[in-house]
Amino acid sequence: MMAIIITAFERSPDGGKGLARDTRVRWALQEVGQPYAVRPVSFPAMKEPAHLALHPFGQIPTYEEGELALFETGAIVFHIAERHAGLLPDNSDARARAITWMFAALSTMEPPILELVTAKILEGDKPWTRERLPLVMDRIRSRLQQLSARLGDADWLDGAFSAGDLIMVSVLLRLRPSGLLDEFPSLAAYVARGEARPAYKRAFDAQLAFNTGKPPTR
Ligand SMILES: N[C@@H](CCC(=O)N[C@@H](CS)C(=O)NCC(=O)O)C(=O)O
Repeated sequence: MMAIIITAFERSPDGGKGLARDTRVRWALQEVGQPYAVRPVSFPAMKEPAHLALHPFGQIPTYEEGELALFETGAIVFHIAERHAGLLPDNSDARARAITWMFAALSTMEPPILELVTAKILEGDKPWTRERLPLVMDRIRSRLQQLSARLGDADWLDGAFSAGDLIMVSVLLRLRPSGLLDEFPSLAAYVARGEARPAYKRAFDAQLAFNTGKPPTR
């Protein structure tokens, strides 16, 4: 097995709250029990040719394993889940459904959530923000409503915990500071279940230690 190297922010802008997307890759690797190394990348270095060769959009995380270099967390987590047991069911229909949830998380849930980040942080000082924010929040609410209806009182989206849940929880937990997640108690509990997984805790602690320079406590 080739050594796995991922990239992460040299210093994450969130200071180690686990919102940078290397956390979901670390989580997937922890779930399947694969060791990995982390190469820190500064913001300027992310836009330099050496990093652009790995990531065409100059972002983190990336994933290297021997000759293989990947970017996009969906593709990275999918690759990890395909190579190692623990994140995708063996049954082919159940597997296809778990993969569907990965796509749903990234292409249906994440875009309006990112819009909120843009509206609040990047465009927070624009004159239209006060009018725009409620619209963005309502678009998210509508997706959360639909997701919570589908989840019902199940623990996970489709049977056992899968890569679909890993990505969905990773996407949803960004909403916590907005208060929107708590409007949907079953989704808040779903996210908390994800965060309670030992593999998530190890991943979170590792990124926290990386960002604060303090060794992990677990
Ligand atoms: N769709 C990409 C998004 C990657 C992304 O937005 N990365 C952020 C960190 S979480 C980043 O590198 N931001 C710095 C930048 O875009 O300059 C993925 O899921 O990997």
